[in-house]
Amino acid sequence: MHAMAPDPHTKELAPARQVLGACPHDCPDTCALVTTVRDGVALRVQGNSAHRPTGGVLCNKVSHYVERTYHAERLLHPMRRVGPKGSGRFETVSWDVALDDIARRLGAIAARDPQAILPYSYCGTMGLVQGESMAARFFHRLGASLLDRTICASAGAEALTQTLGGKVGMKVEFFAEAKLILVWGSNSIASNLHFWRLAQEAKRQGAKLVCIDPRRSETAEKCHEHVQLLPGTDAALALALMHELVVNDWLDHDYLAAHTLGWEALRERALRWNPERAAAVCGIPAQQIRDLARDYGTTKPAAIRLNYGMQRVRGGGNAVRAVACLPALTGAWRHRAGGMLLSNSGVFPADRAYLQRPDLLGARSPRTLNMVTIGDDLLRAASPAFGPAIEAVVVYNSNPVAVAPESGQVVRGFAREDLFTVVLEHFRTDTADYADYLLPATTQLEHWDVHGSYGHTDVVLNRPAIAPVGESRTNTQVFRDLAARMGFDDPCFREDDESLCRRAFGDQVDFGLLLQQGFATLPVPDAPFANGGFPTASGRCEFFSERLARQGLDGLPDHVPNYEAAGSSTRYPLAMISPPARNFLNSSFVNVQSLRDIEGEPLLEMHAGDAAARGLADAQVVRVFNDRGEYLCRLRISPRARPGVVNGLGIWWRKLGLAGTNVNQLTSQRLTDLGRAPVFYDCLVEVHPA
Ligand SMILES: Nc1nc2c(c(=O)[nH]1)N[C@H]1C(S)=C(S)[C@@H](COP(=O)(O)OP(=O)(O)OC[C@H]3O[C@@H](n4cnc5c(=O)[nH]c(N)nc54)[C@H](O)[C@@H]3O)O[C@H]1N2
Ligand SMILES: Nc1nc2c(c(=O)[nH]1)N[C@H]1C(S)=C(S)[C@@H](COP(=O)(O)OP(=O)(O)OC[C@H]3O[C@@H](n4cnc5c(=O)[nH]c(N)nc54)[C@H](O)[C@@H]3O)O[C@H]1N2
Ligand code: SF4
Ligand SMILES: [Mo]
Repeated sequence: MHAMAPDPHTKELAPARQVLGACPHDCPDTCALVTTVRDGVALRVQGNSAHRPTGGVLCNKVSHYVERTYHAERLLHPMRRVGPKGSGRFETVSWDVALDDIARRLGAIAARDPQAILPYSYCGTMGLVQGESMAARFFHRLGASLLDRTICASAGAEALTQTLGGKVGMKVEFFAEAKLILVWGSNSIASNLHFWRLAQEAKRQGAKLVCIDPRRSETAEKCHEHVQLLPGTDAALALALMHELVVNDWLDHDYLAAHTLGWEALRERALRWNPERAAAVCGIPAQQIRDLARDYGTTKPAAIRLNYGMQRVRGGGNAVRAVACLPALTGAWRHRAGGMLLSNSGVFPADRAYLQRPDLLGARSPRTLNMVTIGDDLLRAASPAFGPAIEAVVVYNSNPVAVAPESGQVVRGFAREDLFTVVLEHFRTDTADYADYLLPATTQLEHWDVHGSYGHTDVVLNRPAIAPVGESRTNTQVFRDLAARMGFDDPCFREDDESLCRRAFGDQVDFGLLLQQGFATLPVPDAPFANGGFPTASGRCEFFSERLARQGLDGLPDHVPNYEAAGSSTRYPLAMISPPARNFLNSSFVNVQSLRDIEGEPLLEMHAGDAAARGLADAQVVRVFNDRGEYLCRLRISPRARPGVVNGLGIWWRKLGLAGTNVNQLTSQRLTDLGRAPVFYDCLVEVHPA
């Protein structure tokens, strides 16, 4: 049976209505949506033009949301595995059969040790309700292992917290008034489109745009200047910029004295990084660093749009710390169009204690497992240090077999015949293939939710536009149903989704306004640190972090070389980064044909010189490999790649790629210096003809 597709013949039958919503995806833009519905069928999804950050425009991906929702392969019924693990062979069962058996099996494991159960989730939806509300209540009550949700942003988040005091920064709209914008570790056209529109506005008003990225991305191409440094060398560049700010006295001495901590120590460190030293580390001309420093030191207001691309390497935390110091040196924070923005998620007053109820743990304190090392952890035996072996995994809002590093290990883990795996999904993803029970989930068009953002400062509400497709159920309902079967009788397990939305921000946000216009703007100051007031312990921008020093770490930011630095291995001479393909969102949308058609096939971009040295021709299938595995894809000889660095665009579903692997076959499970995050872009490889 197929999902019901929109039927053009119903057009005359009923008037269309419009339902206000929020884009659920892990994207800084958190667009406000308008879904047009007729006779219970969603016809199209558009941007809400009343919402300024959205400006009535959606990216190409979410413009195809209706195609994704009514996709012929949408999961419509609960299913139980019949073939061997990973074969993707299932039979349809009723919800009662599935839920009874899941509750029984989880209950039996929990009776021995609930920590043998691991929830695995990330940001398939960023919604506070379908993300971690009822699910977290359920797992807290159960006493399951806790999950350290580190796979994306925790190195940068930790760095911001140490330096600025929290995930706060410039208001995105004021980038339009900046005179210099550094787009640093961000392919904004692909992953932060609505910021890019503001940068374009600034450009029209005469601003200079500089992109700092190892890849000549779509964004780099459209900036005035491209600093094409080697991956994992951003801290060296930032320190050399500080060096130049000091020696040329492009400093705001009053701001430094009044609002920063550790300036003398940082100054001393920066003076050890002249442009020549940094140029050698970064693989760029020293003059380019001098020119960039002059621009940054002498243009006002100067704004930095830092993004997550730079923190997916060993020294990612230090890199973000170093960059986050820069605006305090020049006093750029004084102007609302100056300073920097990595994330503004810290301004949202979400009541997580209410939504997630960690108090349901009582006196228990289960272990915490890092989602980055799921591959190794699934294969670990019980031990005093680790605790019990993992016996069950419940996956929702994530596709770990495709997105987690070192996927050879992840696959071996999920292939364990003795592992009990439940997956809540829209589609039969790479991870879903390993499920014992595969449960059909609702999409954003079918459920309530409420969203903060990490790129703007508005709360956005999502109302259901259509009834659940097939027998799909919300994540919240599945955990309510399981809680009831396990005898969890706290009233919190009966709270409905609309109530969860209403309570998510307590009385900090006017829910009536959300119902009426779909979004509500938070009252945040235009220039958050114009007069200091950083939310750190000292109230200052902390160049030197006492907290880090007390942990035995470097109190100052420094360049921390990659685990697998470019040029450090003769066997694997190429550094590989794997940023997202523009028409996918992580591994979401890879199965949407119209979008996959644009991306074509999994690609490896390589510089012509590196290709010639290996006798490789454009468009041939190549074998990319290192000690962790091999990955087949098509070679694209391209000026987007710099010498010595290849770009393996992600994140394909393994089964839709060539030979059933994707780029994460090659990435490692090592962790960053701060924040316990993955090092996807710290990876050496070699490339041969397939
Ligand atoms: N179209 C699209 N949009 C997305 C996503 C997607 O998959 N597709 N993913 C979403 C998610 S989950 C996130 S976290 C964000 C990610 O988006 P961003 O925060 O922008 O991060 P990345 O895309 O990882 O990397 C951005 C850029 O950093 C570059 N880069 C790689 N290594 C380095 C380095 O060492 N230094 C510097 N300076 N740059 C480096 C990459 O080449 C890339 O062009 O985007 C979100 N938006
Ligand atoms: N090599 C490499 N690997 C990477 C990255 C990279 O740049 N390079 N990026 C990393 C980053 S930044 C991130 S954030 C992670 C992303 O990793 P994930 O958060 O796992 O993101 P997705 O791959 O989009 O998978 C989300 C899944 O959730 C499902 N989903 C969406 N909404 C719902 C819902 O309401 N209910 C349920 N039950 N399911 C839902 C979708 O169908 C989708 O399959 O990947 C990381 N992996
Ligand atoms: S993915 Fe980002 S740009 Fe696209 S609609 Fe969603 S929030 Fe907007
Ligand atoms: Mo992410």
